[in-house]
Parts: sequence; structure tokens; C-alpha cells
Amino acid sequence: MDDLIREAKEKLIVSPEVAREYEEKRDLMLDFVNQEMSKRPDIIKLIGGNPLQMMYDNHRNHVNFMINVFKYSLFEMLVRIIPWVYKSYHNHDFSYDYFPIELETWKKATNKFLQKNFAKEINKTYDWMIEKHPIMIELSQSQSSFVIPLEEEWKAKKDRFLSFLLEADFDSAVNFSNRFIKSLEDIENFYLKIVQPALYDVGNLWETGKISVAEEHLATAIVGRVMANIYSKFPKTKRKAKAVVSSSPNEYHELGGRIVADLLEMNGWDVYYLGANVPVQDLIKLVNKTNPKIVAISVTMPFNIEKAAELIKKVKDIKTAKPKIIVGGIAFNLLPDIYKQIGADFWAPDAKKAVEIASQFKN
Ligand code: B12
Repeated sequence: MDDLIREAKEKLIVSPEVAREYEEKRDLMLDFVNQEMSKRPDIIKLIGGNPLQMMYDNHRNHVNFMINVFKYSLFEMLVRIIPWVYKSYHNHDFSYDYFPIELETWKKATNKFLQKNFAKEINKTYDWMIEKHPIMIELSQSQSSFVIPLEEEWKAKKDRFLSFLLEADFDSAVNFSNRFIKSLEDIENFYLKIVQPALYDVGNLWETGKISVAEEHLATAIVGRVMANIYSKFPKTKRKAKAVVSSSPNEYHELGGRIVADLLEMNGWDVYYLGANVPVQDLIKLVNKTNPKIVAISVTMPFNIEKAAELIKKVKDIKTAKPKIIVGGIAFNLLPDIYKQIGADFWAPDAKKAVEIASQFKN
């Protein structure tokens, strides 16, 4: 993996104007790739009998992700994510042969829609990905998924809570949290050492095809209800300093940001928690109106980094409010340094660290 990352960083480069044209032609290329792939006689076999929509979703995620890769030179992220894509789609019955065929089709799309020399520059990356196909298969089979290392004592508790999520047993999940939480400190441990790793396990079970999307949704919904129950018991202290917490536009993962919001609130912040996929203009209006000391933005999917970048730029352009911007979430945890490139002031790996960073701006 390290050698591949080094090689990708050395060999692959895309200039800003080329990245811009790739972004501008996103929809044309996406339609073309969808059409070309779906009219192949072997398509059903390639995508393992799944609905075509699953492939279209992958193509949309691909082009959005590659825009981020080219725009911010995220070639390390590219090397880290490809094995995950192979693993997750192969576990859902896609053939490995699908990937090089898909990548060749993206090359055709760039040749059709981009200026000739621009397409040539982009296709160096696609050629490299195709060349590395066999290694990517190997890496996808050995690569461990998203896992949070835990001490034995916590692992047992997390497994118990996880079993309630998988059995869709809300009553046991909420009773477990009620018994566990005796103090404010317990809430932090409950979120970081039980809820978060249990949800990561849920994701890994989905990724490896062991649970369905419905079961994953059910587990997440139970966590949301358990969190609401805990939230209703928070002691409400006098709050002055304001914080806006939100997921980036197009980001549907909301629980990470919600944990950050809850812990900030427990630590005396007046929090405006907006949840998932917030439109930029509405968030800007709220920042203008509330003049918060911090704006915390959560991004899980790497393809949403550029959406967060646009949002950050708009927040920084506000004349009347000058909040500090903190980012976090899995996308940043994969490559922590990106936060500087996209104009954020801070990054924190988890909600506890987020509160520590925020506390310097509370007064
Ligand atoms: C539930 C879930 C969903 C739900 C979310 C519903 C909801 N209401 O939130 C739904 C169904 C919408 C969903 C959709 C998708 N998902 Co999903 N999902 C998950 C799952 C199982 C749990 C997410 C979660 O809540 N985690 C727990 C929280 C607490 O952890 P966290 O986000 O990391 O947050 C902590 C820190 O990162 C940090 N933090 C978070 N935000 C912030 C913000 C700031 C400012 C700071 C400082 C810190 C911070 O603090 C938090 C607490 O310590 C994860 C598995 C996983 N590993 O997380 C997959 C996962 C994230 N999803 C994944 C995927 C692929 C998708 C989809 C693309 C699936 C698809 N094919 O459509 C879409 C993308 C949608 C989109 N555009 O956003 C993959 C991503 C893999 C990758 N390569 O990056 C994962 C990892 C599953 C897996 N193992 O494969 N998903």
C-alpha cells in the first residue's frame, strides 16, 4: 500500500484547468458511461444480477470522487479507496472484471467530451488504475475495513449493544444505555466506545454483504432513538457561546455530527444542530443570523470534500461573522491534512477532541 501511494503521488498529476474541465463535463460523461455500460450484452453478469441503478450510483460516486482527487491531488486517498470499492461491490456480487471495463469507459468519455490534451492528462490516472487492477484485487481481499481498536472490556459492551441493534431490539438498546449512563462522562464513553464502534461494525457487515441495507437502516434508526432519549435527560446549563454543527451538502451521514453537537451542548455550548445534507445558502443565512463562534462540518464520504470546501469558502466570505471552522468525519480521518487545503481552521478525529478544540473559543 505504501509503495503504491508513493508511486501514485510521484506519477499522477492533473493541472487545475484540466480538473476544472473534468468537473464541468461531469454530467455528460456520467450519462455516456451509464449508457455505454448498460448496453453491453454481458452487463448483467458483470454487475452480478444487481439492478442497474446500483451501477449508476457507483458511477455517480466515482465521478464525484475523481473530481475531488483531481482538484485536490488526493492520490493517496485514491489508493486507499479503490480496494474498498472493489471489496464492497465484489461482496455484493459485482465481478472483478467490471472495474477495468468501467475505467476504460471513463477513458472513452474523457476522449469524447474533454479537449484532446486534457483527456490525455486525465487518462494517465485511469491507465494507472487499470494497470494496478490485479494489485487492487489483492489489496481488497486483505484490507481491513473501518475498525476502531477497543480494549476487551469495551469490546464486550460494544458487542452487546451491537447485538441489540442487529436484532432490532430498541427496548434492550435503550435499557442498556439507561443502565450504562450514570454521569456526563459516561455519555461521552457511551458514544465513542460503544455507539461509534458498533455503527462501524454495522457498516462493515453491510460492506461484506452480511446484512442488508434495511437492517443497516434499522440499526441506525435505533441509535437515533437511543440518542434522543439520552438527549432529553441532559442537564441544561446556561449557554452563551454559539456553535453551528452540520453535515456538508450531499452528506447523508448525520450521527457523527450529532454526537459532536451533543457533546458540545453538554459542555455548555448553545448548539444549532442542522443534521444531514444542508443547502449552502440556508447554512450561510443561519451563520449570518446567529453569529456563532464555531461552525463544525461533518463529512463522511470523500466525494463530498469539495462540497465542504465550497461551504467553507462561503462562510469565510461572510463579512459580519467570523467563526472558526472545524471539520471532521471519516473523509478527513482517512487523510487528515486535507483540512488545510480546503480552508478549514481545525480538524479533529473524534467528538471528544472536537470539544477540546472548540473550548478555546468559548469565551
Ligand atoms: C448509517 C450509515 C449510512 C446511513 C446514514 C443515515 C444517518 N441518518 O446518518 C445512509 C443509509 C444514509 C448511508 C448512506 C451511504 N453510505 Co453509509 N454508512 C453508515 C454507517 C453504517 C454508520 C455511519 C455512522 O453513523 N457512524 C458512526 C459515527 C458516530 O461515526 P463518525 O461519522 O466517524 O463520527 C465520529 C468521528 O468521525 C467524528 N466526527 C464526525 N463528524 C464530525 C464533525 C466534526 C466537525 C468533527 C470535529 C468530528 C466529527 O466524531 C464522531 C464521533 O466521535 C457507516 C459505517 C461507518 N464506519 O461509519 C457507513 C459508511 C460510512 N457508508 C458508506 C457508504 C459507501 C455509503 C453510501 C455511498 C452507500 C450507497 N451505495 O449509497 C451512501 C452515501 C450517502 C451520502 N451521499 O452521504 C461507507 C463509506 C466507505 C468509504 N469508502 O468511505 C461506510 C463506511 C460503510 C462501509 N463500511 O462500507 N450510510
